[in-house]
Amino acid sequence: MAKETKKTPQDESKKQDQLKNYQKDHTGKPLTTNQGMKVNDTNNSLKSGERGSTLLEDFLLREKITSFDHERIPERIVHARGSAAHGVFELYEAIPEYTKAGIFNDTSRKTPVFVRFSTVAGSKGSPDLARDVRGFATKFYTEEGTWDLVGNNMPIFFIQDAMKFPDLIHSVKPEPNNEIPQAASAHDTFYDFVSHTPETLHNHIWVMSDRAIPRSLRMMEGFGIHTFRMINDKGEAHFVKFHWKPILGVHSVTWEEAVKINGADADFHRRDLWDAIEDGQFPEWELGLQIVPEADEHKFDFDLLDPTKLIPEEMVPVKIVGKMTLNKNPENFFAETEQVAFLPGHIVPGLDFTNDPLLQGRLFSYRDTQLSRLGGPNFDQIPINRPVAESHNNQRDGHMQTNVPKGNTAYFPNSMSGGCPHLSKMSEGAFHSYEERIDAKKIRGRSESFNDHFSQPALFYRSLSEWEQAHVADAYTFELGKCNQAHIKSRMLYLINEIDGDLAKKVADGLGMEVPKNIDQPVNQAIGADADVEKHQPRKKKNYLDKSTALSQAETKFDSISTRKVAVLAADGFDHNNYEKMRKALEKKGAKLMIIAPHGGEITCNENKKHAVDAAIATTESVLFDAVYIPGGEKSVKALLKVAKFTKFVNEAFKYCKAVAADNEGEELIDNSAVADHKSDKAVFVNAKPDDFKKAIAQHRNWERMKVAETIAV
Ligand code: HDD
Repeated sequence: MAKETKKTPQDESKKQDQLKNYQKDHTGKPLTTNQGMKVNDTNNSLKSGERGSTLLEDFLLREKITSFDHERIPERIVHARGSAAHGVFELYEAIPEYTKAGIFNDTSRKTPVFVRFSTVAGSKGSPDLARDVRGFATKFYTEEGTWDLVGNNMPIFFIQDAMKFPDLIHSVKPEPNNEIPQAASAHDTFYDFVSHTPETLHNHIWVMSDRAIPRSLRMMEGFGIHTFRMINDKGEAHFVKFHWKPILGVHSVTWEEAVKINGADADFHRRDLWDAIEDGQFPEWELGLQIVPEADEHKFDFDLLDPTKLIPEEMVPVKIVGKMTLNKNPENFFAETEQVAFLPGHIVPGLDFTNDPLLQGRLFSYRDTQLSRLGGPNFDQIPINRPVAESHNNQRDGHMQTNVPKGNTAYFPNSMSGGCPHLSKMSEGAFHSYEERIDAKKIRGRSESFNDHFSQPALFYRSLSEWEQAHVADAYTFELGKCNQAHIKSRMLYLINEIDGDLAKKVADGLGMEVPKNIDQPVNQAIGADADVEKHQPRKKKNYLDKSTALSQAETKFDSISTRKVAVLAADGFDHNNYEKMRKALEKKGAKLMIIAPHGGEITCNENKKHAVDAAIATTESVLFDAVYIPGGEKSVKALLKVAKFTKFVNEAFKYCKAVAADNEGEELIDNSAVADHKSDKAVFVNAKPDDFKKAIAQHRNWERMKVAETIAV
């Protein structure tokens, strides 16, 4: 029996009410054809005799198989792999001085949202922990129409002009002759492109950082990337950049873990998001704005229209204006997560675009792609895509029209329908494009103000902590180590050297190569054949800010263990007292303890109570947890020592710098592991207070352990 549907607070939104009209509940219902005719056999086709051939007449067979044959639609050309959830956006304070958009003026509103997170390069079935940018697309169902903020978890993009997007994507996707590698940038064609397109270097160094391998979708930032406009009711404009700041802070796994997680649980991020919402631990982000007066457009060392540049928060602080909470999983993956269509062109009065050439191209691409992906122009009638604001216009017909428009007019102006649907004045809430003054020659080219490709990658690298920098060097070494073409690696080393000499040296050492002193200049092939190549050479890096703390994960929040997963290694006879003390202390703060035992089912503690096993050791891996705890109990620990994977479990937790704790006899497992020589480590605890363990888990990792960890084989 399906669960009884109760109306919970997260079901109460205009969007949820609307979606309910389209939901189908099969509970207690007879199986029918699409036409509603009852069926008495869905297991056997119609045959000419018991052992005879199947008849063409079998309309039941044909309906069932035809539907099955067409279950798949083309996957997204980028961002194919994704997971989504419903939620709500609430405004903290009205900002009428910047925008007239209702969503930014009415603090009593709970605007329904649907958010889809994604990786970029891999196919729909690719593993979650690929080293990649993460998509962060938010659909706000506002009362004035739908607004889509289609961003990423990095504040900049690879290229400056939409014209280059197919080249970028073709270079990173599996190579066209053999369709290798899947969901990976570590191959020649990508680096061939990057090494010839220095504008990619800023986004690329972010991809080499830990930002590209998040611990959870709930622990990453989001960015609208482009500079947009906000328009107030006087028609005045401000530039704005959008930021999502996760309440849980920004945390990542290490590359080695990512590789293992992909094998142990390819759905790691998808499952984590789903489970958190099912457990009522709703993911939250605050929305921040960087606002720049129009008058300050040219006051920066970079161009605000260049999507490969961020505005350091030290230069323009992020003003927090509201909070988004994801509180409901989709009812159906295909109907909602797969069929949702985000369009950067979906904006509402009070917001507008700028001339960022990447944004301008996106305004075309996203509507266009839905035509083949969702089959025609009526994709906005699919329930997940329907606005909650009423829509009326004279667009008609086409594949899968599901509305039944009444009347005999489908044109404007008309008198036969009383002029309806009628136009609205701006004072009645109509959209009006910002009247930007334009006086220019029509050219195919790029502004010289877009030519600085090294200053911001260098700022990013300088802003990272030592452990983050080490991860970046390792990532470049791994990625280039997977390339076969020496000239491509050499060009990359030359360009990395322009960002940071020390970084280039480390990567070159790892590759067993020299940093080249000269290569043919990094000719910017982003410009056309007739352009003045000299004029478009990338500039040497500038230093307009030494460090930006917001760029480093070492500066994020470390105050919560909420939703952290702690593996409890235990077998029959484990110490109930130890376990309960730890469980209560950690669960009170939102962590999830999971018992990992030699077998599934149940185990019995030293007080003869039965405890459900969350996973048998054979079915799980250390990399799927944030910390490890071993309670005492002589019999239990003896059993754990007999299975080598428990010792490996501890070794791996230690290697990946996680907190490890043991009580009483549990120490014997530590003594049997690589941790034995490191009991004084600040995140290793023997018979310590649960509170100390808790603080270490909140720290995410003890990165000071990295050098020691390198020596541990697992
Ligand atoms: Fe894009 C999907 C983000 C540049 C063309 N993009 C897509 C999605 C995200 C982004 C999050 C997935 C949406 C979903 O979950 O359905 N894309 C970005 C960002 C960009 C960007 C942050 C730069 C700032 N994209 C970009 C360019 C083009 C596209 C320059 C083409 C000229 N993107 C697409 C697309 C997709 C898409 C092919 C695939 C599926 C879809 O649109 O609906 O049209």
